[in-house]
Amino acid sequence: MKMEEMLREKLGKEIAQSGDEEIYVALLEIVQGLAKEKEMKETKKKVYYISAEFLIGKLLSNNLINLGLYEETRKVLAENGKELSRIEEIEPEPSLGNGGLGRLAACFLDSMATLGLCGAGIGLNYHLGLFRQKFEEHLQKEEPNPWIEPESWLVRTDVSYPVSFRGMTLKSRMYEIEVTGYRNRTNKLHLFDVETVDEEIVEEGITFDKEEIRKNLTLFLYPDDSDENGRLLRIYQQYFMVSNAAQLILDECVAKGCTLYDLPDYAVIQINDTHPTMVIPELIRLLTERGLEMDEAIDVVSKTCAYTNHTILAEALEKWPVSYLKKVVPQLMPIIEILDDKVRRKYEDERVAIIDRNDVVHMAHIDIHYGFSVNGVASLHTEILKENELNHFYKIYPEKFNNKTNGITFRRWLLHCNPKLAALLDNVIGKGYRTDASELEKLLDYADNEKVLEQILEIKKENKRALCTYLKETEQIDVDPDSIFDIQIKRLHEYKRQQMNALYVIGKYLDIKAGKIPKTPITVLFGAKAAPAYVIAKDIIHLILCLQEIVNNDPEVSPYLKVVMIENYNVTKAEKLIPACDISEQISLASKEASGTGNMKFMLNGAVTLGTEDGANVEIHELVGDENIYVFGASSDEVIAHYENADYKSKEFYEADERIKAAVDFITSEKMLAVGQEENLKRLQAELLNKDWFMTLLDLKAYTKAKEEAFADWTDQKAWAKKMLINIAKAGYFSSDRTIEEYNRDIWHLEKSGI
Ligand code: 26Q
Repeated sequence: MKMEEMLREKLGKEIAQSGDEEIYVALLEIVQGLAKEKEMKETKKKVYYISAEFLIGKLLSNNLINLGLYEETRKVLAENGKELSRIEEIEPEPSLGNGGLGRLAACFLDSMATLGLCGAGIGLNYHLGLFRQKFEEHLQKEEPNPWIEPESWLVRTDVSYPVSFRGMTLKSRMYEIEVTGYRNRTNKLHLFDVETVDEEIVEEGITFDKEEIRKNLTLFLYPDDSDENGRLLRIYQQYFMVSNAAQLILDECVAKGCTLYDLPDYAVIQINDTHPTMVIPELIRLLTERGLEMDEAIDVVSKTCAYTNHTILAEALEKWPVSYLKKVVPQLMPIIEILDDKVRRKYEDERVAIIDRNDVVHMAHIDIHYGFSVNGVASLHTEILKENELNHFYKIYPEKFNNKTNGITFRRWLLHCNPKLAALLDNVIGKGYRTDASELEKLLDYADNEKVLEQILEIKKENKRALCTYLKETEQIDVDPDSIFDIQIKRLHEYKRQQMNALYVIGKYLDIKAGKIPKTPITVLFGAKAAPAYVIAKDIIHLILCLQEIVNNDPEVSPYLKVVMIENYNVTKAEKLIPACDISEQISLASKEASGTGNMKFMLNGAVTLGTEDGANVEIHELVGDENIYVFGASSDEVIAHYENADYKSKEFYEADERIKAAVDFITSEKMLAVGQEENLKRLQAELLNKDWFMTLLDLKAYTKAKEEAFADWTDQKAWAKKMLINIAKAGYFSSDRTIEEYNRDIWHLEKSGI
């Protein structure tokens, strides 16, 4: 049936006579029905991707694109005086993730379905999700982020499992969201919940009684864990997620004829960072309950589970005191003790133990010993894991270690967010790149084609204008579309060094005040949430918001420099920012960013990277060559050496360079104190001068030089367009279809079952 008829039938009246809300609900139901028709017969073996986060973004347009209905729908609506883009706005963005790891999981689900791989995501149905960010008095404030509506993509199922904790058993409820593949099968995202959750217990902001587990279990993603009750709640959440996952997986496999001894022939479990690690002891527990010997159960589970590491930051590697686990999941402790005992019998090295001398359980160590694969998410990251962070494990299990460089789905990050660029590509190189991203390289034949280059520039300009309109409407900020759009959007973390960008802005502001006017106006855009208990990260947001106020309201400066900090940065906002970007800021301290995936999205949309040799930037650099990227700063080897020798002293850089000194001093200048909070600004300045753990001042000079060079090059728009084209053409490698093909080839080994 045609979309027009389906819509009329569903609405029970003419499209033109229907409101946007009604049309949204009708489309939602139509798309759900069509997606359901594409659920395929399951293959014998299935991949289960367990993750604390799924940052899936809005689904209406994505699903319409994947089902091949977007254009038709847009046209039908337009003929009836309706705008699909307005209707898209009605949909709330699911708040089930926080950053790269969650967005990666979403891209992977899209690619699995697109490639015809039978797979499912398993996670939690957080009612209030990750907090919604508000700016008040130049400070981040957190609010609940309710996103579940009566009419939504989320479907309640009959599936329910008992999950036991010390002294209490909760009954779960499984919800699911259909995951459409691009012109292929539909898979599912399973989200577990407890029906006793009560949103009413939330008080001021995002505070609530952390001990009321029945009422709070699936309220928030990453609830504050700065006190013991918060940390216990995290364990409750994690165990609830994996116990449901384990029960679902065993049920599904048994239904297909699995004997439990042959579980690895039916299931492969990808453990997304350490948050789902307890699935290992939980599965062992369930298998022994169902009759396997302990050693048999351990063997079966070890052949079923694979672990992905997303970070080398020590503080993000989860460790739980035995006492905490005993308080929440005492049934797992005997199993974890056996797992530890086996390791200790084999290996003397204390560093590979599961339970350390202080009675703390190292979750990643469980994954590495009792999983069959350990992967990093970019070449450099995997090398660092092998040679440094996890070297003692690599020596034991060299065969387990492998790299899977991250990727992004081109359906969302090109077809959906940049339809004009997609249309140009369709015209110039044909549509083949949509299913085989390596075909983007065909664009290289047009690297000197003036017409194509002009079109690329024109599309960028149009996207910049659209962003300006959006910023005016939503943030009441005037931005000049002819200025250079320099964008840094990602979680706020010291290692990502938003503070370095802010120090650059201060330098530029001081230059302009001193009469040194930039050739081209510059707009520096930021978007970032800071973890609620991460004090310095929040101070950096405060610094940026104060700079925004000072810079934008100074008539001498604002014609040449603007600062925009986007409130409540999320997937929907990323979709508007990325296509409009000229310069993509990827300036993490080398060795600290595992991969980055924003860097790939920007590149695909014709932005040029300004970055350090870190994460996947290294691979971007190799692909595009020196001419088409701006790299600067200390190498990962140098950084690692600084840490080893403990010889980095930020004050030396402050004292040795007038510009650096002036920028750091400005943080607590009279001008700043007039708009900002003394406590926050002083604390941040002291951090930079006395600690600067992520070596901002080490790279500030090289960063400034590289950035100035990029800005100067941008003014030659013809030469710049060629850089843009080469970045787009070389982005094919970063399709998550390629990444998922590699996971399947090396780790999962599933047969395909597309349509
Ligand atoms: C751990 C312990 C206690 C509290 C919180 C956490 C925690 C929460 C979230 C640890 C890690 C995360 C999220 C990590 C993350 O998003 N990592 C990013 O993963 C991307 C996908 O692989 C990479 O591209 C990024 O480089 C990496 O930072």
